[in-house]
Amino acid sequence: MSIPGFESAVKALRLRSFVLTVFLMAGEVAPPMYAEKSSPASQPAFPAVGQLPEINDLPDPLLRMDGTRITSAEDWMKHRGDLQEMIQYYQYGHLPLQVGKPGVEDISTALILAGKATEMRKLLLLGPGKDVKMLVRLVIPEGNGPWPCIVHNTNSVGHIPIEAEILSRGYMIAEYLRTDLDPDQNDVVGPAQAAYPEYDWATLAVWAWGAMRVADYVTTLPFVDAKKLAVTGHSRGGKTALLAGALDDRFALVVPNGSGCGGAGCYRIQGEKSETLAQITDPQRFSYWFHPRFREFADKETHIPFDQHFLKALVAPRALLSTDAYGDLWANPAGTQATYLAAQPVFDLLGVPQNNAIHFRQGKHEQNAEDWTALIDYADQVFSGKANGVDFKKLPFPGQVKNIPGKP
Ligand code: GTR
Repeated sequence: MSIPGFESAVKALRLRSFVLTVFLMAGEVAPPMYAEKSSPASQPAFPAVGQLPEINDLPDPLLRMDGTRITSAEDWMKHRGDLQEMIQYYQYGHLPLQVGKPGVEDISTALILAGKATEMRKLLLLGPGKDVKMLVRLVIPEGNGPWPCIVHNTNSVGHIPIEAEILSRGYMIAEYLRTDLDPDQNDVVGPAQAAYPEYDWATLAVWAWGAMRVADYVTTLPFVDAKKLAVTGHSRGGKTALLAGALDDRFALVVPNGSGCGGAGCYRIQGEKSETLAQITDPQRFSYWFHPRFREFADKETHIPFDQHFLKALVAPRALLSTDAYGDLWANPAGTQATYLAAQPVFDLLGVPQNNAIHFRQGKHEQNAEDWTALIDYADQVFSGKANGVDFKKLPFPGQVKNIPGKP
């Protein structure tokens, strides 16, 4: 796995020095309101939230923090590690990325869909003691493959609306039960967090880590095309899928659905009735999805040194499709178009403009048959070069094209 930004102490030193250069002018560092974990990964290499300058427009992902501009694909690929570190530090917490191969326990194997597919249920055995057990459900078309594989995070497996069609179009599915790693409850130290006590990861990071562990497993299977892994999920699962795709290069296609706040939705640009950072990090609601540091940005979104288009940009040059619904106001449709536009310059710089994609349908908050069809149609374009005539660059709100970083 190649995940720049975590590997070397040299990199940490470099980060520290650029932080010192840029932020020494600020005053004293306020003590954090929560315990810092001692792992090397969570040492504060970045300024305290109160020291961050205000950025009213969307931050430019191609501007380094020292003010210099990235103008080549090579420099962007070097810069990504710093950004991956930054989003973990401020928003999601740090994930253990150097982990061994998962253990695998068989649960069941059965023919389904009148013999047209095989369903296998397995337990992945994770963590240093291999005692964190996560359910994975594989659904495989008949034939030898190797199949492109869609990794889907969920809180209940077996409910994908057009599963038979997905299989008949030549894709396999690997669903995992994210709540086996961390239950979706406030103030609970889940099994994965208990297994790695030195890491400061919050729930979305734990769930995203699950997708990476599924990738560890499925890439060892002869019937999986390891170069054609997609990751998806809905709503909180969409936030999870986007984070997994931003951190792990093995996902060639990343499809957050209805992900909104903490996912593909912008913090600085909010449409009517959309969820805000203050609302999502309210201790009575979903503060536990995020690192406690992130709550410090409530009502101070303009101090975040990034916005969610940075996560989309981190997927480049791989492919990113955001699927959303016009009627899903809480998930910030306007802000999701804003992150699409704001990430585009990075895809352009890397020579893959078509790999930043967007699809809006009518309707409400769900990942329905139309969303899954969009995923497969786009996957056909990306993985097989099929020209199926679906336009994934069509702007959902053509009148709203302001706030693109680096453009007037
Ligand atoms: C909502 C939450 C959203 C979204 C949604 C879901 O209550 O405010 O951010 O995650 O739950 O996951 O269905």
